[in-house]
Amino acid sequence: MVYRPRYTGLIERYRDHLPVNDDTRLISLGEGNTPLLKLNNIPRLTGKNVDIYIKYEGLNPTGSFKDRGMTMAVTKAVEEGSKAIICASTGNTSAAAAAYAARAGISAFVLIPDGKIALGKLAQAMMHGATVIQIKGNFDKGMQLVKEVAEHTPVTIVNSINPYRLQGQKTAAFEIVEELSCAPDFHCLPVGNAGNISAHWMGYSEYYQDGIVATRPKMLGYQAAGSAPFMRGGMVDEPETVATAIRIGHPQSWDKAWKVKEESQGWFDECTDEEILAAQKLLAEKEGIFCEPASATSLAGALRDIQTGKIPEGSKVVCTLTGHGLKDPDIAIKQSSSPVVTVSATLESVRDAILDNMAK
Ligand code: AN7
Repeated sequence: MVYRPRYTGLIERYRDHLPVNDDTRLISLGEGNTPLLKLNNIPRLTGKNVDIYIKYEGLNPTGSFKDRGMTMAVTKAVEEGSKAIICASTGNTSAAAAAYAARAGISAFVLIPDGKIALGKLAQAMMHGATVIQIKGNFDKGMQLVKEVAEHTPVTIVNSINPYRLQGQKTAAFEIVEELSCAPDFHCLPVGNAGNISAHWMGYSEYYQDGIVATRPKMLGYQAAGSAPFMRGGMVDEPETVATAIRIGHPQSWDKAWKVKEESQGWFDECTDEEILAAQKLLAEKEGIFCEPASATSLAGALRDIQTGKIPEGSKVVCTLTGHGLKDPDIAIKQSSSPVVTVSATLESVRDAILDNMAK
């Protein structure tokens, strides 16, 4: 019998790099430690010699990278005596907040844009017992309301303006460096509030300053074209995109993200909804990896920059897939081209259905 210590989450693993004490009660669901998958088929399609790795953050406990930040934010909220947490959310933050609040035995209040969050995420918030407050307004309005209400109510904000969130999320960079034994040349992320790109840069920079790694990647932040304040150079009041997770026009980490771009010598760019959905489908059909639309923005942008040579051949590229495809079943079913054939329950019809589709 070979004994391997039970994995108990990222705070335990990266204790030395996180603001916790020996007696802090950790609120964890075993988040982190997600796969770094090397793409096999898609790089071949590009005709370019690049190594593309996928950091599959959809395999966190609630299906998105938000769990990395939420384990820290809720751990600290509980340590500080808070009995309730609150967030505005395009969906994933609310799912994570609801789950970690349940784990901690405290209350969660989540403000979501009416009718604009993916079904899986709504199901999660409801199932974990959060109070779901749908507002007739978008994420940005919800964020503003959360900041205001928290001044008058005993609730802890767990959006990424809570500094513990980014502390937890920086651990994804640690994992990548450890698995590659170096930093990648480029790290591509979808950008909404720009918390995650800022957190990754913090993680890479800590390992760089500690001498664990000799280089840091260029950070590439991709936005949906209809919700791209970093491309417009200012806030966007009516953001629109099929990628509802990043339907954000007033990013909360605006200054941080510009600094990341400068320091890392990276860039921002935008992808159309068509490009985003095409990348989502490509990953699912050619690699067996299912992510939600917003997540595919990282690969959509990377593939374009590989094609044009902005990302040169010979590069090591990491794309973060921030959320699982099952979060948004409606979009998946709508854009899938796989045949669903209905036949009578006989051997003959089933055999015909197989033979008809065999060549496709
Ligand atoms: C799948 O849940 O803002 O740039 O309220 O769910 O750190 O904001 C979600 C953001 C990318 C953008 N991919 O990350 C929320 C929320 C997915 C996301 C982002 C989000 P940030």
